[in-house]
Amino acid sequence: MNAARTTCPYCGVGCGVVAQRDERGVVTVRGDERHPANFGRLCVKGAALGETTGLAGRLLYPEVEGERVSWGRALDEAGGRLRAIIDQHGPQAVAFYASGQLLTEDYYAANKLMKGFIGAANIDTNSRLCMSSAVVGYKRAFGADAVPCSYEDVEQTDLLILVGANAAWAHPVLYQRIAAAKQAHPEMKIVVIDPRRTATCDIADKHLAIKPGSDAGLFVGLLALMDEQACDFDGASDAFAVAREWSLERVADFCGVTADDVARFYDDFLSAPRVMTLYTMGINQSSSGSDKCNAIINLHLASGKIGRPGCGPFSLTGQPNAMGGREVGGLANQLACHMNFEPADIARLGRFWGSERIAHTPGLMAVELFDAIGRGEVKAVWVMGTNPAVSLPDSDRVRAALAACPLVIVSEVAAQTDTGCFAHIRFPALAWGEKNGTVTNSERRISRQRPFLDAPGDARADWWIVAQMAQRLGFSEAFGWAHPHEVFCEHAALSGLENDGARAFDISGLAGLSRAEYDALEPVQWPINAANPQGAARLLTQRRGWRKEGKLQMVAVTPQLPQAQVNAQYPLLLNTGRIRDQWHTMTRTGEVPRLMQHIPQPQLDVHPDDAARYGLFPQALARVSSPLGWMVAKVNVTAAQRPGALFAPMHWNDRFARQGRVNALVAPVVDPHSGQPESKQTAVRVEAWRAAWQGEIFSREAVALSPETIWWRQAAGAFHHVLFATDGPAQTWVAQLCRAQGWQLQYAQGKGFYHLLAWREGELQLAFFGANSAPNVQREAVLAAFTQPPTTEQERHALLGGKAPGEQEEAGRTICSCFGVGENRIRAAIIEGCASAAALGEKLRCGTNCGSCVPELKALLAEAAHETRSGERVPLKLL
Ligand SMILES: Nc1nc2c(c(=O)[nH]1)N[C@H]1C(S)=C(S)[C@@H](COP(=O)(O)OP(=O)(O)OC[C@H]3O[C@@H](n4cnc5c(=O)[nH]c(N)nc54)[C@H](O)[C@@H]3O)O[C@H]1N2
Ligand SMILES: Nc1nc2c(c(=O)[nH]1)N[C@H]1C(S)=C(S)[C@@H](COP(=O)(O)OP(=O)(O)OC[C@H]3O[C@@H](n4cnc5c(=O)[nH]c(N)nc54)[C@H](O)[C@@H]3O)O[C@H]1N2
Ligand code: SF4
Ligand SMILES: [Mo]
Repeated sequence: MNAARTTCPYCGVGCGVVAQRDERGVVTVRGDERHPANFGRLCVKGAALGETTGLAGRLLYPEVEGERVSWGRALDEAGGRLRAIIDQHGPQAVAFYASGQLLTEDYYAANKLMKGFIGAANIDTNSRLCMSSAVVGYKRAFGADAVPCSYEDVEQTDLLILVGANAAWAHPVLYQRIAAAKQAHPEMKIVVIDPRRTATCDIADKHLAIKPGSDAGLFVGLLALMDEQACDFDGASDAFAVAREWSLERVADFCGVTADDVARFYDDFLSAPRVMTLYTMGINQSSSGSDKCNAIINLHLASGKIGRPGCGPFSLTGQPNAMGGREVGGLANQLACHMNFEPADIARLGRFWGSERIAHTPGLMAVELFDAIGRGEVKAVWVMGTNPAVSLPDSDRVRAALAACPLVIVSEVAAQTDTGCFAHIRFPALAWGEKNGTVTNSERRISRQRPFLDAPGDARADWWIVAQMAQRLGFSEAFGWAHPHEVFCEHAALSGLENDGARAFDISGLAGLSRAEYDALEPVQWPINAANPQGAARLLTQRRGWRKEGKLQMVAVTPQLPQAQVNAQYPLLLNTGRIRDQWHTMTRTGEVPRLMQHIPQPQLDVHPDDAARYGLFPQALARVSSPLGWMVAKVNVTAAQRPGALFAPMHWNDRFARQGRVNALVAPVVDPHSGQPESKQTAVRVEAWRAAWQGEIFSREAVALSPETIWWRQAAGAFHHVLFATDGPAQTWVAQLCRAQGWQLQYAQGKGFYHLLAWREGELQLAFFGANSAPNVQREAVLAAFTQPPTTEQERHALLGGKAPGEQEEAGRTICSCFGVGENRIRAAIIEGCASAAALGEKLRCGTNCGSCVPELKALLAEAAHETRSGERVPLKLL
């Protein structure tokens, strides 16, 4: 096939990708120089896309009760069972749970079926966990869910605030763009507001390490210094009245930073002609997230720093099509194309769709939806493109609900997921590279995802599966599309229907695209209509929104702390979020060996004071528990944390670890307006978790570990590699396992260690390295022995020691995933005189491709500088 210009399926930056498959089936990708979101750049996840398109682990055929069936049979079963539940219990007894990773066409189809024809609004999406507070913020202020800014604004601003956003890891290409803007204009100020010092702080002039959840205090206090008289907005006097109660001292105390720092930040904001505030999950995932969004928007309204270049409150979307979901009405409390549950909107939809069954009231939001499933009120759920058994708070309760639900349908690309385990019926969906449609990124830019791979097995497009189900339910006519192009044009036409500027989302200018034009569609920012035929980079340029008479609104915000509160039993606050090289529940990135190298197992970041208080040692294991559940993670002692605050990644789940799921601990507390969970704060306690044995197992076939063993699976291509920790007699158990197979054993043991190699006819079957503390094993050397067994006695000995024969250098933790450069080589290069990230790049190539690791290179350089400056001549660590 030819090269396809398509869009990255990961984050909301929405980078253009040129992808190609050669005759041998090898997929290569590069950034699309012509795409305005990235101009050719890709981050490490995007650059590794070619390694995720293999079919190992894919769900390729429909299944009913675990058995492979034809599409006809699977759809008949699913349709029949859904119909029976609707007939007996009414439409409210069924629900869809969709995802910001669906394409707009898929999403539109699912929303149309549920709200338009099944006739209940019980379709919600994982965007509830992600963007719903931002949506409430924009709707309250502007009357529409309309992001006013563009990426190009980051190059035209004087002060750029990143709050609750670790863009260096979560929006890397946008971060690189900000870094480049800063380099070109060093006078541009950057402030990062985050309780922990993240890689994003690398480019910041100032990092405000506020108390977890205290952001609103900072913003409300700043509003008090602005001019109320200049504010011709609804709600202004109330907003100012509350704000005046927040003095500098009160803010400083509330936020846990000095009054000086607060004053300086306020000065920066007030004096900068142009200010942008970029915000993400540190703001949204809060029990008062909607108010925090409005506290930010209030500042931009009151200061007039909105609707012009370099200005505005810019909520960064997380998923590739979170914005598309907001357009089609994927959230349970909105209708399609920015319509609401108003009589006129309902009537308009009824006419357009030709249905008298349009839902009249909002449906259940994610957390309450799964509660309703647990109570047996909702009896069927169809999950598409999301993994709620991992990503929802109190995930054990979500699992119990799924286990008790009479009908669980899952549309997936991965054969094995935590949610898929509960499915009665499974539909194989087309994956990235195969599917065809559109996505919308953070800056409202619609881009095409184009296929460059054939559909594998029986996998089908998500929109097609929905349309087929609609036909089984008796709604053939309204779902008779033959191609996503038809779905797109219908959606575009609806957006313009009786709109006349009443609804922000209007892409009626695209409604008449021919199939060829749709295929050739260049990235374009909505609205796209008669007034803006080429799209629009900025909204609110006239300071008029979509509320009554266009008036904008300020919201009175009373700062709240998190509902999660520490106490004697649970004295620490656990923060959760992303790591650089993993995507969510790891179904794709977790299978790519090089993306597993940066952080190979859940890591718990702890401040040195807390480490000392709770007896935690670097690289040792810790058990973290809340009243709801517990997890085990590897301790990382770091002054980047605030004392009293921990951080753990959200990614690990039962496919990749035992007791690695952070949401087993998180309480299902939500924001009252948006229903978004407080995923960033959980009261926990922590203790050292000392296992008698720790180690690594490499094997040809997967081995089942004893139930008390904690393990972490590592991506290892055709082989299997797990890290483990256990109190049980792992060595006896593994030796028994190997003997039972009749394999020849070779082992070495001593006080506190046990290594074993198992052979069959000269072929390595299994390698076990166990010790009282994590042994040092050279993974690549052991994996290589499966295909190229050692030939000499000396080589076998080296292998038994977990080492490569000869003097191969131990690479250490991978810092640069693009070129596989380890920490130890970087440290060595620093000792040899490399004094900047650029010099390291020249010598080792690290940081010269996607640049995601540059903050870490700088941290290693700073650490080395610190070690010399302190005068103690602490030798640089070389393992
Ligand atoms: N590598 C990678 N990138 C991704 C994703 C991924 O899975 N992996 N997922 C994508 C998705 S869906 C999303 S939503 C985005 C999320 O992007 P981000 O929101 O940037 O990522 P997070 O790591 O969830 O959280 C951001 C920061 O919020 C901080 N924070 C926690 N509590 C508070 C607080 O009270 N106040 C403030 N100011 N900050 C706080 C955390 O310390 C963290 O550094 O990332 C997208 N990009
Ligand atoms: N504690 C805590 N919890 C969180 C967060 C946090 O920061 N902390 N963040 C929250 C946020 S912001 C988000 S967005 C969620 C994300 O959480 P999820 O949405 O649950 O995570 P994913 O792993 O992205 O799930 C996507 C699933 O869809 C499948 N898939 C991929 N492509 C397709 C496709 O084309 N079609 C279909 N049908 N399936 C496909 C994948 O294999 C995968 O199983 O997690 C939320 N949960
Ligand atoms: S920044 Fe990375 S993950 Fe996000 S869209 Fe671009 S390449 Fe994909
Ligand atoms: Mo997200």
